[in-house]
Amino acid sequence: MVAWSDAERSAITGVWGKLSVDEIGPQALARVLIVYPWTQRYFSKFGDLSSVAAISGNPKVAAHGKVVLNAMDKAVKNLDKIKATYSSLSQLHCEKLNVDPDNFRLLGDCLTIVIAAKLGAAFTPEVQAAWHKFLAVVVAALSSRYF
Ligand code: HEG
Repeated sequence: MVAWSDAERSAITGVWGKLSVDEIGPQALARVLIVYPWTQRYFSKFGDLSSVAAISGNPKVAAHGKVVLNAMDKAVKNLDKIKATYSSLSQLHCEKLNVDPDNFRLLGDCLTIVIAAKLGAAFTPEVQAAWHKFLAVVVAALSSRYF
């Protein structure tokens, strides 16, 4: 069970409230596929991922980026039960999708960079600290059914 201070709760919901899932999701997933190209192996049915331009303009990447960030919205809205919220999603990634859980952290890192670029000075060290803790809990929850 994770304990959140009031300041952490408001930092996390504050970050989230400044973002558009439809804008940030596609950017974050595209960044994962560009920066860590081996992650493309999971998305072979998404079509052309052969260049930065192809990835950035790929509608399936954009659509899936939105799916991922919409799932993260559930964690923001359920800060006190993130593990339970992601239980079946963790099982799906483990047993059906066979996604190496190391990749959850890579996605979190890319998401943080996209958010920092978007928020600029508003992404203070205190806000980053709360956001980082949130992502660590999300990654742990998504990894919780891997055993
Ligand atoms: Mg995953 C499907 C959420 C990271 C690869 N991902 C999904 C789905 C959700 C989701 C909600 C749809 C599940 C369904 O169809 O019922 N993914 C999700 C989150 C995060 C994440 C919240 C991390 C924060 N996913 C992730 C990473 C990879 C990956 C890092 C691979 C590098 N996801 C993946 C694949 C699918 C999903 C291959 C199936 C896509 C499809 O078939 O359309």
